[in-house]
Amino acid sequence: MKDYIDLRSDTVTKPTPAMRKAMVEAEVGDDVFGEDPTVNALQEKVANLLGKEAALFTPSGTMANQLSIKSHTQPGDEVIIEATSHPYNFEGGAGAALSGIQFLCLKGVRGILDALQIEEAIRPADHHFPVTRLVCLENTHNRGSGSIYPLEKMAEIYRLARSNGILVHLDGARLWNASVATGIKPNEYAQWSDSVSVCLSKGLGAPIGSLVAGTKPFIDRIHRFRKMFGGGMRQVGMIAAAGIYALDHHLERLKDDHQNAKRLAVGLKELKGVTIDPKHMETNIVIFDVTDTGMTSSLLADAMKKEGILIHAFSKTQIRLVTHLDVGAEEIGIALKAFEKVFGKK
Ligand code: TLP
Repeated sequence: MKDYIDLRSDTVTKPTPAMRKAMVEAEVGDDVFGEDPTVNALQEKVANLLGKEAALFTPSGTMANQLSIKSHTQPGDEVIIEATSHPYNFEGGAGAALSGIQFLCLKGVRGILDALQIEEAIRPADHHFPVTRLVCLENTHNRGSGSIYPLEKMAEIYRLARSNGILVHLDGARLWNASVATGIKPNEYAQWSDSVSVCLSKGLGAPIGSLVAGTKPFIDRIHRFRKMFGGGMRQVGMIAAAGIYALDHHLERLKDDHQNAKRLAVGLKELKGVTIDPKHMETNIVIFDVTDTGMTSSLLADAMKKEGILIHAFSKTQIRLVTHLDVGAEEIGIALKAFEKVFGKK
């Protein structure tokens, strides 16, 4: 296959030679029996990083979110969520199919909700209504161009939820990015949620793997659901080793991805038909509108592919670029030249 510069997602990274070495050398055991030392070490490491009692390894971020929803709700319950969020839009309708819940979607500003909006959406205690049981937040917010949830907003939402007997789940697939960008530690963010999911297979560059963290009884419950959903794995330490390696070596470098994303956004702003505000690109996701080019995003994606650059047509009029471990400053320069060729300067 031709060597493309792949900006479609930070999920496309390939394990580095050092990561592969760590995987090959991992000590393993049967994790369904709880006997894989590398998985146990990863779970402990992530629980500590997130300031939670325990954590559970899962094959994907989707499963991590869905186990949390399953554990926190009963069929018929309502889950308040932002309208462009991942669990609502990109998890195959799993909330309804696997947990029998309904989502109540609120529109945020680049994915960010505030407590007042949520307060107004909480159902009164009346038998006509579903029970509002859970609020799901996403930090960073994928569709919000990797926007960062301000810590105070999370705290305010958590206090509101608590005072109404409602739980909070945080989809922290890219919480690492938020943390590196702001200097706020992952546990400071995670303290404002009852459960938090994090991914190792996005910006951190591991090939597979996510975790959910929370209290011990919560982890015990989702352990059973993970088995039920077919996510109990065996000698999975080989994969957990990649996660440990990623946390030890790839966390701080997320700063480079953020710089590269900013450089892309600033460069794109100068191009014909592109609508973008670089100040809204806070981490590694760049979303821009192409309505004024008069072309659809998928046609533009095809044209960019011919230039050797893969991009994601996120909607008819929107394109998403994500920076990551396998795209350095040099590739960003090449990509910007290709964008200039396809779009033209303003
Ligand atoms: N997001 C993927 C696609 O599904 C859109 C991507 O390329 O960004 N939460 C968030 C915020 C995510 O962005 C993703 C993946 C997930 C959860 C799900 O993770 P996986 O793909 O491991 O199930």
